[in-house]
Amino acid sequence: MLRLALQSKGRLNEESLALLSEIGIKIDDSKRKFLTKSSSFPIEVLYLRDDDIPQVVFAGTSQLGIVGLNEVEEKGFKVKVISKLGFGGCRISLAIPKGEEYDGPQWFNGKTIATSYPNILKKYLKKNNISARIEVITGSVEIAPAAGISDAIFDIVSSGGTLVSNGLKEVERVFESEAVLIGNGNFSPEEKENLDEMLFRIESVKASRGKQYILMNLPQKSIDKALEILPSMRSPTVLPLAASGWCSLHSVVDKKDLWEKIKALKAIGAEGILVLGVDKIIA
Ligand code: PRT
Ligand code: ZN
Repeated sequence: MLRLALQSKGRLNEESLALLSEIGIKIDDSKRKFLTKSSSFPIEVLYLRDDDIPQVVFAGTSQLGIVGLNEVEEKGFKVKVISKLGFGGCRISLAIPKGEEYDGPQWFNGKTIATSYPNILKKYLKKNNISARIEVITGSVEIAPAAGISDAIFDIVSSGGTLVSNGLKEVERVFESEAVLIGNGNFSPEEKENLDEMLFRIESVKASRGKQYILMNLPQKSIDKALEILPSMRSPTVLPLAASGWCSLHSVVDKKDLWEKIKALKAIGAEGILVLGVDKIIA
């Protein structure tokens, strides 16, 4: 049976379980054990600290894992990134005290940088020909400069709020990360079939993210103009209405463009516009 390693608690736990639920894999979280079998799909979930997930997948204790790409890169175990999951987005950046004048990566020459990601940092420093001292600390990296431990930090940034509240400024974005599904390639034919089914479902959830379904009544004479406004429609659904000269037009739009599209559609006579959420898109 497939086994999937998940973060037991922390930032990726909830969204990992939410994704599993969306793809029809029920995990009873109330009776949580170290290892829990799904009641609706042939898979079991192994709860671990995120730091251990790349190694456990590499070693074969679990064939699959969901973890930040930052951990995969830092730990360096040879595992395959099967799918980027679109949540847990963050970056690892270099940050320095906000009063410092910054003139490019050479600023870091001869400086001390505190981080929990020494391997990713080492690669960056080497690539940029910078000689700096790395101070490895595992928690609260952002306080290191104020505490006199380092001149700068190399740490995860999401909104940037933590840097600001610690008097730091982000000067180099080094590594972009998000949650990823990793695997070790050791699947029986039956497990491979189940993994493919999982991936198919994940893709349909990913395809629907940020999309909305829009339907409206439209004067028939405006159909061509509507197609220009909704160019993403490959095969528009146009249905006749009882009232002559009118039709019903259906399409899927990106949420970010929604209001702009609605304005344009109203201008060409669209009425009774309905906007609905999209759960899954099956290609
Ligand atoms: O206990 P365990 O070892 O499993 O968890 P952990 O404490 O090591 O990791 P956790 O739960 O904090 O993060 C798990 C993963 O979430 C990381 O490896 C990243 O891939 C991802 N992620 C996404 C983040 C963030 N966003 C994030 N903002 N991980 C950490 N942060 C930290 C960041 O270091 C900063 O100190 O959150 C703080 C707030 O960030 P701002 O910029 O939004 O203020
Ligand atoms: Zn961790």
